[in-house]
Amino acid sequence: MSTLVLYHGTTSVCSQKVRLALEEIGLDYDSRLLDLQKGDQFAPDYVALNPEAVVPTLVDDGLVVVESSLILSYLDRVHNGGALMPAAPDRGVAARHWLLRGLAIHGAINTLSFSTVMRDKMLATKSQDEIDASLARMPDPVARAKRRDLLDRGLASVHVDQALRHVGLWFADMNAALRQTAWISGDAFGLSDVALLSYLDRLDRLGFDGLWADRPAIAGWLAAMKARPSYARAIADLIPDGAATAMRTAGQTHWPELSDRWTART
Ligand SMILES: N[C@@H](CCC(=O)N[C@@H](CS)C(=O)NCC(=O)O)C(=O)O
Repeated sequence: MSTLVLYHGTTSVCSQKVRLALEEIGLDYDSRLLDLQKGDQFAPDYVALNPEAVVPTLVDDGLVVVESSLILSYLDRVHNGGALMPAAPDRGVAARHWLLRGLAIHGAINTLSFSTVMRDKMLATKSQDEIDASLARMPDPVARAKRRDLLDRGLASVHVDQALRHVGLWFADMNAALRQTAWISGDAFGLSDVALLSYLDRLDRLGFDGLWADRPAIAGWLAAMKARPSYARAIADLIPDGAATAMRTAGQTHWPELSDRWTART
């Protein structure tokens, strides 16, 4: 039996990111799937491992590791001899910077999901009391206030302005890097590529690919990443066809408004 235990969610972007790393490195793990819609993340046993009540959490022979980018670094360093990190100092700094930027990029993807498709779904399937109860369980008051604002205001939320700013910076830097080298941190595939795929894939699945229509290097990278066997095993094969179609159809209804916000961003 593997020493690695992964607590994760099927369609959660940061869980996809860790599963991708496990596939790329070729590591077996014991899977503990949480149903985030049902609120499994708030179970006291799980909160004892991850006090923010979020996935993913990795447990390796008793060592608890939270934060998806930290999990990626840990897996590569401890179980892969650091093979997915560039050795050159400048490339290494760039790769580590991308891992840190994962926090802001995750926040942006969370915003763009919850201000559109997730908002539609929650408002259509939950009563106001149920929504209030689920927000009340979120331990971080700022995350809770953000979720409330996204549900109240949709794409008009100030969090959308912040998200589009981060996405703009991300795409400009990623496109510039990919015009120099085949992969984000150099000529070799690496941890930066693993760290960013699930976020771009989510935007793609929401039908928001117009965000990088003028950046062909990003589209080329996405196609190359999807062609790797890890993509099917960690992401695509786990999403039911009906759910994928529903997400794209629902997301596209928001594209005209989002496109206007994107064009008008400062
Ligand atoms: N910075 C954290 C973010 C973790 C996070 O927010 N996970 C989401 C899924 S991608 C979650 O568990 N959400 C639970 C909820 O919304 O209640 C990481 O990268 O691990």
